[in-house]
Amino acid sequence: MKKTLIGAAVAGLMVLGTAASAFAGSADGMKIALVGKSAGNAFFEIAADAFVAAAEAEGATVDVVYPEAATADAQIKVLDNLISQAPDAICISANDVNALQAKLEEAMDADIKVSSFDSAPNPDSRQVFINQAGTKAVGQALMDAVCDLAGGEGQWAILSATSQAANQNAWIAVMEDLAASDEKYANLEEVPIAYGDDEPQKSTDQTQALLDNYPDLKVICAPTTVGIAAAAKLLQDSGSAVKLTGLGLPSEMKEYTGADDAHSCPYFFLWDMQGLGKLSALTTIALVNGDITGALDETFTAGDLGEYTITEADDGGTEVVLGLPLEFNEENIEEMAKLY
Ligand code: RAM
Repeated sequence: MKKTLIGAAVAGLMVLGTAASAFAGSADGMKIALVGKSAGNAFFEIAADAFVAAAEAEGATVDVVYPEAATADAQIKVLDNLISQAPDAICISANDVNALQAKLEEAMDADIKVSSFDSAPNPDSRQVFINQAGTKAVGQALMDAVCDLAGGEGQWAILSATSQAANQNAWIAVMEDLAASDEKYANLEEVPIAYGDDEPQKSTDQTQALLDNYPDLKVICAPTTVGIAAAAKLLQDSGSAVKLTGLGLPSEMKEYTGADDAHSCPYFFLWDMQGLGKLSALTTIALVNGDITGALDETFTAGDLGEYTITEADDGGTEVVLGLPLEFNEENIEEMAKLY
């Protein structure tokens, strides 16, 4: 009798447990659009592959769309087209914080759920942001790396993506706040930011311009996978003594990563790319299913990634944070390069 009661209680708990979670078939027939910042960037291709795999496993179909350029205008064209197709949800990495607001509001008014991954449009433009790693944690890791590689003093530069990029600008703001407020960075001097627009050639040219304009430069920090790969190649091929850190894909940084003078990048950071794609898919599905609305303190189960709580983002909106930034160095680069 006792056994039966316990069995029934466990069965009851299991039913409750699955009610608010993404499980196989939880998205049967669901149509989701995934919008990246630009085409031809391996970062978005890797994230999209993981997103599509996770969404399809739940029964959804995913349309992966890239704008013609890494601009808000190009994304607005993409959104116009998507809204006319009325998908259940749009998950977007924003090329601008504010410029997409009217279009994303139009989508939400048309009962399309809007989530964001990687690069967040402002809080009014989304229901929830899937943040790959806490914005402050990323900014802190980058600032500490700059300070370490510069030996605590001297000139350093940021090689960013586009000047409007929401995520790069958020990380840079954290770095610059730290540099201005914490005594340990007082002897570091930041030169004006260079923008490579997440284009390999422009990123290479901008790196060369930094070397030409600032002969005393000690460190470049590129918080973009496109920028860091371009800078890594130029610095290493030219035998420059300038050291590099930032955010990169291990697969693109393998030959440039090492602690000795033969390598341009001693260490850099990113996050779990497959986890980002999967969590973005399962959070978006949870929104469509009404398991969450994107409000503060809601919880949900993202398949085998476990339980997540929706928290307040730095911009005052809400977010789900995947985890911590990960460091890549000569110890783990070979292994990690096999993953992404
Ligand atoms: C580039 C993109 C992306 C960013 C990474 C680190 O691929 O700008 O948005 O998250 O770098």
